[in-house]
Amino acid sequence: SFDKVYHDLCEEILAAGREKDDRTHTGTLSKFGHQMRFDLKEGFPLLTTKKVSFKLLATELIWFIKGDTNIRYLLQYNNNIWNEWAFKKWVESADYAGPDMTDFGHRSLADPEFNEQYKEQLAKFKHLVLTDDTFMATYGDLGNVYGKQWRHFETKDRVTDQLKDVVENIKINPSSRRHIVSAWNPGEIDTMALPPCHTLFQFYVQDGKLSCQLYQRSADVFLGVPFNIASYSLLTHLVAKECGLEVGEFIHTIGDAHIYSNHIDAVKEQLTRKSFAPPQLEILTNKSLFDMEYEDLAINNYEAHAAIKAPIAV
Ligand code: UFP
Repeated sequence: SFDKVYHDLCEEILAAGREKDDRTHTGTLSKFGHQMRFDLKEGFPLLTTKKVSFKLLATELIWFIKGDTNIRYLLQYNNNIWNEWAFKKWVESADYAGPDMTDFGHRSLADPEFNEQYKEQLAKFKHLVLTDDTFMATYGDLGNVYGKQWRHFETKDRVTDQLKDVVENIKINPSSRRHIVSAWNPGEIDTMALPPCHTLFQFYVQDGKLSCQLYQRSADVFLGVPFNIASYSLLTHLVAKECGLEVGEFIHTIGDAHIYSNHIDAVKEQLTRKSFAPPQLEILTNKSLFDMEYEDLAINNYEAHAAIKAPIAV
């Protein structure tokens, strides 16, 4: 099952992962180089041994596809996954007049009094991004993130719409071995808060079926990977429909696959759980990929165990 493919990765890291320091100094068990395959005709790979929020990953993916880099769209869907990156820019700017927010990520976890101040400022920030167009344009925008690279990749004297080009090329020349979208723009890496984890993906057409392989340079196996699997599987479905193809496989290739030291108990708990049958994705529209909205998608028959909370490494 889909869960088993994921559980095998977890078990392998628990059994044979090497201790490795990392940017966040949380400590990890890590394996370099791993590949998982998901046959998308068997269902949609949302894990069932832990509930994964389809709404969060689907609204984020549609935001990428639109080439949008402003968090207002996400906030309209109550999706808060990119807030901290935008918030940081505001509290470090001359326009910010509230209490000092230096190192808010660590301090909000360690200091309950500070956490109250932080939540208050973050709520104010979200309200401004949602209601004030000028503020939104300045502080809601994240700049060089996925949406920018997929749709407006800048090189010396031109801007490339990689996603549009790849879709056109799949239609015209399905057997091509060049159906690639890269989020890794070496000239812009040092301007990014978080260099892209999903570095590059490639499509492949065989027997009228579209497959997709992702190269992910770095993977938080407990918190990130369940989300990443579902997100790229959804992308594969949407591109296949746009190109009049059936879905084939999603192949997930990972560079540094790691379990953070403070996630180990949560992973072990998840591994004790029994799987349910996977859910199905339903696309409720014939709109183009580029006009798709979250409301056009549905996940049917999703039965899953409860979510498991664990701290995110910052
Ligand atoms: N990470 C994921 N998936 C994502 C994402 C981040 O696993 O989609 F955006 C994790 C991987 C790593 C951290 O633990 O975030 C990024 O840190 P670094 O840049 O040091 O690899």
